[in-house]
Amino acid sequence: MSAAVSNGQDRRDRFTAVFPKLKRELLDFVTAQGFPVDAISCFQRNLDYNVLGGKLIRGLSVVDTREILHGGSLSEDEYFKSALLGWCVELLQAFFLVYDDIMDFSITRRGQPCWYKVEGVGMLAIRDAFMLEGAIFHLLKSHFRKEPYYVDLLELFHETTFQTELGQLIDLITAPENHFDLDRFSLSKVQLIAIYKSAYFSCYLPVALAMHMAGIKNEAAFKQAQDILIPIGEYGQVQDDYLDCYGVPERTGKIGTDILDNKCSWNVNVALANCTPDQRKVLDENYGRKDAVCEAKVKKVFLAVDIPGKYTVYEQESYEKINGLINAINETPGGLKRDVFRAFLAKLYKRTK
Ligand code: DMA
Ligand code: MG
Ligand code: MG
Ligand code: MG
Repeated sequence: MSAAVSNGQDRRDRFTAVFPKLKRELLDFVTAQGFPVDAISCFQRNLDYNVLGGKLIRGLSVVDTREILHGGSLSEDEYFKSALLGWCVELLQAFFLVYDDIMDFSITRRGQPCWYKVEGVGMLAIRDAFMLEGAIFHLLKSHFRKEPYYVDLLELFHETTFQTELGQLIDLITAPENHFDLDRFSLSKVQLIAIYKSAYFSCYLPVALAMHMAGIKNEAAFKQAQDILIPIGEYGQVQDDYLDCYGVPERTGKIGTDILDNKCSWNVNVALANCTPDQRKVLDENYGRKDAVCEAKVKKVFLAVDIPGKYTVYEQESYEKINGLINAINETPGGLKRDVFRAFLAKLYKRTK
């Protein structure tokens, strides 16, 4: 194993080692309220099943950003607090995913059945999703209440959650179950959905949290971070759309549902822009139907118009465009650093899961 890889693994291991402490804290709190053991083990199972097993891109980005801004290794306490905020982002994502999978009729997540699909869970998954969200604010209060940036953290989590729900609003309103009209799709809707349902919470949130911890107060710096992280998030969501169809479930951990779900995804919009009238007819008659045969016909058109080739071009162009934005940053002492964004982009570039 190369030094770089093992270093990456060490960073993951160190970050992962923080989670059991946070879990203990949450479970001790519930225990102290006098809750029965079965309720406590139910909460524990929810945390273990839904928070662990992800790629940790978002959580690790809080720690990585904090370290880059600091310009060296963090004290034990600074590391712990950065990792704690990283796990709060992972909790937020777990909260979103648990009910996203219900709304999207998904089957698997992170290589196991979606939580709502687990025997005995079903719609109780809704309660469990809200418990994951509640856990974030419990942890923030216990560890950051006295910090001057506590309100900034609260505001960020609340605002980002609202932005993500707005994203889910357009994601689902453009994908009605029994109304098929591909004319309602457009690449500008794809972009809007990507920014709201994914870019804010996946890319801006982790970096902005680290910036608050680092004591950055300058509004312009947050705006500057957003101007780069939103395009990075858009690119990340196009990757997610692409992998929904072309990812290998053994790697992505999930079975794609976008075609069956009538989703306004990047793939179908690029296909619409490049298809012949005959191919368009196939899309009109088969897209969004909850039927495997229809799905296969759509996939055939996707291949015929070379979605994979067009994705390769998109990926390269986005990578270059974002690097251009990063290189144009003026670094100032105590402000942002280009490496924050480079580290983020490197986590996504050419990902297959
Ligand atoms: C997910 O969008 C958005 C949130 C807020 C989790 P998605 O349904 O495309 O995600 P996935 O492909 O992981 O189900
Ligand atoms: Mg989904
Ligand atoms: Mg969804
Ligand atoms: Mg998706």
